[in-house]
Amino acid sequence: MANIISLDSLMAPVTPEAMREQLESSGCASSSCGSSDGPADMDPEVWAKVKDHPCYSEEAHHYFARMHVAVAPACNIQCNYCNRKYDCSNESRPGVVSEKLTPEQAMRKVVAVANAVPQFSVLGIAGPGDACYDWAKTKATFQEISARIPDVKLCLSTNGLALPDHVDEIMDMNIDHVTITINMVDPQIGVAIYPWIFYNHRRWFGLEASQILHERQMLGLEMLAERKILVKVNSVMIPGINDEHLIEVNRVVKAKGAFLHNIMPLISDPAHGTHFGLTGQRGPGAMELKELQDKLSGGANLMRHCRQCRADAVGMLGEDRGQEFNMDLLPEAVEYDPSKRTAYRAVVAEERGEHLAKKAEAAQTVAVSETDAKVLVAVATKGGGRINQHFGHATEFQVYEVSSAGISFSGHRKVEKYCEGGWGEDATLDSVIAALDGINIVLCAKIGDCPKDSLAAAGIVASHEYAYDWIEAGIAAWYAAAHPSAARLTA
Ligand code: CLF
Ligand code: SF4
Repeated sequence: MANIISLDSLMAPVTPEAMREQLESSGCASSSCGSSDGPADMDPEVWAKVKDHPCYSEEAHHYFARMHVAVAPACNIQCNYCNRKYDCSNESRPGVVSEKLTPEQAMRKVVAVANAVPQFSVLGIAGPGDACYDWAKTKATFQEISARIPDVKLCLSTNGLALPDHVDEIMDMNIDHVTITINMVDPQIGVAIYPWIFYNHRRWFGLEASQILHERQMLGLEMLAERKILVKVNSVMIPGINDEHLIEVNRVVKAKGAFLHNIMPLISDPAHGTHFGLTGQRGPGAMELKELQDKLSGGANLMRHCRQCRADAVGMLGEDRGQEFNMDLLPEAVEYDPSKRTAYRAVVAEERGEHLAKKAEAAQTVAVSETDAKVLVAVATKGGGRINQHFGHATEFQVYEVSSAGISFSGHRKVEKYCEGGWGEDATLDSVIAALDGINIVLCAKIGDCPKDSLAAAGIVASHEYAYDWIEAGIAAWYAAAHPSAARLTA
């Protein structure tokens, strides 16, 4: 019954202490764009737009949550990785949307989430179809919600075909963040991804369809960039079709003013009923994705912390609390109460300062190491920038790359939870170890001898020595201990 929201819980009084507790338990006790830039590296106007956006700032994703409302089911194109019964693969992992909403229902749900989830900062419309094609519903939803909760950031995601028709309204509605899914800048490559589009009252197929889609995507991107609206480009990496080509996509979208580029691995499974799933097109492995991302350093800033959310996701990026807020669990009418969000923001502002200082110290520690070693560290965290989760409770690990050049966020690995009811299953542990392919070190809040030994047998060192430390501080301390020259020089 814990999932049912009561009016009592919605109206519970909050204090900064209670918020700090919530921050710590969610993992958040304490910037970067999707890249790892912080306030010191960025135009203040841009920083103000991204600092609380969990997708546009890697640092913000430790503290802030997004919510999607599934108000836009209609779509005007067909992607070979999408089945209409499933979430839009532009922005979500394939899984059915549990309920589509009218703008009025969306309003009720957003108020309930804003009252109950202090981390909530961004409202996104990411389908389950296309937010620009289903424009009337997208517009009505954004207008009503921004009138009621003016400090919530509005964010939309689109395939780009209908985007140029709505750029002026997007500007007028103060939508600062738009994602366009761009999988190619060469229409020949698009032929293998898009069988058809619907444009100007008719269907187009093959190369003509791809050509139109490409032109509209480029036009939409340019129009948004001219108006200083931040554009994130999502690309689905499809091995053998557009993987190498994404280097060119990255170059072109950077030149046209995209703020971020997010490369997402194709999720392909015959059970999803997609063309790619049924024809056996595989998705890339974690290390293939990383290799491609590494080739792109120097191009458009990369987002590496995307979780491929559902079109009705609620919560921090690594979690989905959507089921807690299904319409039949919500009160008929509830007043917006900003107290939890306000108190939470005050605590985050304090914690962020400390986190940034610790990050800077950690960078100095690794910089003096006399080694070329590049190490991939997987961290079990509930958020908040701390190593604060038991190994067996993790459903994902955040991956950092550390070398004397610094500590940078590299991605995440989803895993099955190893420990259920106090016991670990060997088969689950095998799948966790497989998901940690290429990882050298695991840092967590607690790990038992048995999984630790199995990880060691697979060549992965695991440690809970840095439990509850800031992630970067723990990584730097481990790196210095493993490379004594660094410890000596910083002593
Ligand atoms: Fe949603 Fe997308 Fe806005 Fe974020 S998600 S509409 S930009 S608020 Fe974020 Fe989710 Fe990745 Fe999308 S982690 S799938 S990038
Ligand atoms: Fe599916 Fe989204 Fe592509 Fe439309 S744009 S076909 S909803 S993945």
